[in-house]
Amino acid sequence: MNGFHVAVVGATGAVGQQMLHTLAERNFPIKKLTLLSSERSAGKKVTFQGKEYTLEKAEPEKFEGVHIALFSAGGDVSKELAPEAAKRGAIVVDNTSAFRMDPNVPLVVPEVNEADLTKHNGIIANPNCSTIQMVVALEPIRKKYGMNKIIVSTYQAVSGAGAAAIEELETQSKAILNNEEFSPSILPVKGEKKHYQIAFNAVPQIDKFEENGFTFEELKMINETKKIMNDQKLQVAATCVRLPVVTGHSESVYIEVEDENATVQDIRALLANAPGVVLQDNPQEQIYPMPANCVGLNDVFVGRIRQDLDNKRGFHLWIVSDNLLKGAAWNSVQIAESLVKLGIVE
Ligand code: NAP
Ligand code: 3JN
Repeated sequence: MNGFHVAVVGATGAVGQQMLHTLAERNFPIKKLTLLSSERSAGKKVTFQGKEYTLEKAEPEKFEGVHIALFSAGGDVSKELAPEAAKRGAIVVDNTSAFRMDPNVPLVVPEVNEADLTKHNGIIANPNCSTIQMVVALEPIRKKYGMNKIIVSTYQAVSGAGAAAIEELETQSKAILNNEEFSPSILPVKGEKKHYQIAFNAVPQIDKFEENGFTFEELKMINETKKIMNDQKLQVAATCVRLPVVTGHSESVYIEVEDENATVQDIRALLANAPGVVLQDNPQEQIYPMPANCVGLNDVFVGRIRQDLDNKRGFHLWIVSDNLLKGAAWNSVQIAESLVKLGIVE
């Protein structure tokens, strides 16, 4: 075979566009490409590797003959169509939260648990963007020193909330600078009762609130981290905040390791050699990761590593990554590459 039939569901979206960019950049072996969207975009043209493709409405029969289907069109679309695609023999890599906590669905970050791909039943879940960058950076530390506790605060870019949220930040910023009126309509959550200013602001709500006071984004980070690291005893707490940054999620992370011999120097050395991680940690030279420097890059950047002043086993880290790449499109295409490498997709 000289390639695979790949379908991209949600090809016009913020994530879908990056999926196409990543498939092209990685020169993924594609024999046939099917681009799917809602009825709104069906019929529109998209260029991929110099060839023009027509978007089609996503429906079950479009998955006939598809080997790999990359889904990023929201949870409802995945719930309806991912099983239809799998029924027709496709392996689905789903970017939504629809199946992430299903015990029959592997939740995979290749640097951490690539082997879980072999347990798939037609659907593989791509974790939440904030979870992915955190576990890529923490897994090498956990593997060597053990880990009891993770406390994370996120500083998330608006592109995580889709193309409409990027536009809202841009138009709102211009309106404020020009002293014009504006009316927030997307953030913090599309369809919520209230919307707040995001330009020149920080909003401590990502996704809807749950009964326990955490938001769904925070619960995704907590539950997904335990599943990917295969440790239900790991204590995880998260606070997720939206910032007026277009791309690149940042995270301030506190960890408590089990081994009291861990040092900052050891952790730096571990991360300098960890897959998918770039260490940027030199306070004397003011070297640390920032979202503006990570846009368009597939890696996870780590810096500001410090030992806690009161707890010998406590460490603080600053973790930054392009949320649309490692957080979504690149992790999905990386899963597709692993499926080919491991001979799981034929
Ligand atoms: P977006 O920019 O709003 O794009 C939404 C995409 O979904 C568009 O291509 C849209 O097509 C398509 N779509 C909407 N309704 C559809 C339907 N009924 N059938 C088929 N396609 C439909 O959103 P985004 O930021 O790309 O995110 C899309 C989804 O990806 C999110 O809802 C989320 O579940 C997931 N996501 C995951 C992560 C992560 O952390 N891993 C991060 C961001 C997003 P039209 O052009 O036709 O409207
Ligand atoms: O807001 C962010 O920065 C990440 C958002 C991800 C997202 C947005 C809408 C729906 C998700 C996700 O992947 O967790 C979902 C979803 O629940 O599918």
